[in-house]
Amino acid sequence: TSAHWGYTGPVGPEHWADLDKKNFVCSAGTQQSPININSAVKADIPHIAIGWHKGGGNMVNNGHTIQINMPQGSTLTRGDRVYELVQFHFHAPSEHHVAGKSFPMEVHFVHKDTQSGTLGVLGVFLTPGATNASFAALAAAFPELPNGEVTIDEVNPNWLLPASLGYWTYEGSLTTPPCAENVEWMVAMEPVDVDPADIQRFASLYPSNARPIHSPNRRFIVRQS
Ligand code: SG7
Ligand code: ZN
Repeated sequence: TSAHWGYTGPVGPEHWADLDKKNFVCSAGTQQSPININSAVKADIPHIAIGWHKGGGNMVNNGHTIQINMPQGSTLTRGDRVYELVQFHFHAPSEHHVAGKSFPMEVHFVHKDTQSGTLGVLGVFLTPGATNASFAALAAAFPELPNGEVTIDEVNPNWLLPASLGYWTYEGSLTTPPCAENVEWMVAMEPVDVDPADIQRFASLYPSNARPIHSPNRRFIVRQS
């Protein structure tokens, strides 16, 4: 088990490194996430191919976010790398910024590289607009109390994907302790509309579970040319 951390006060982001000096690299790291995406290098990078399947899942309130654990068998392929979808979860407001601005929410699809164990996280921004039936169904069942858990008969993560899968990518970290720098970030350029009432539902449980942005230091952000 790890040290108790949060988003405000003495256990807030600026203190994470001190809460567990041995294991939390939140201050020592030089490739931390999230970042502000304000310029990108264009390169011939591989397309993302999504192979996600709908299925039963379980949704937990882990005290930091609402997380949907997915059954095995859903993949994200990028070039010669195959990642397995493990879970997805939400942040409000968004953790990544674009041109200095945040979005009301961001969903993180956490994948594990089946070969190396590296994580590949796909971030998708959520904005107020038309109802997204899939997000609405999840929002209606959000477990309100920490450690609360509900079984979802069928969840289809594909409904939370934008129409186009143009993306930015960079080398970063977990946005929560231990802030490990083993994450290949992919951030979708096109946001997805969800009902503002459903954003409000999440924000009533977690009004502010976004880590502040970090310096890119020497990193480049890459996008498809
Ligand atoms: C959330 O974000 C959880 C964590 C996740 C963390 O607090 O979803 O997941 C678990 C299993 O506790 O950490 C290792 C991991 O997935 C950081 O994920 S993130 O960088 O995508 N925000
Ligand atoms: Zn996250």
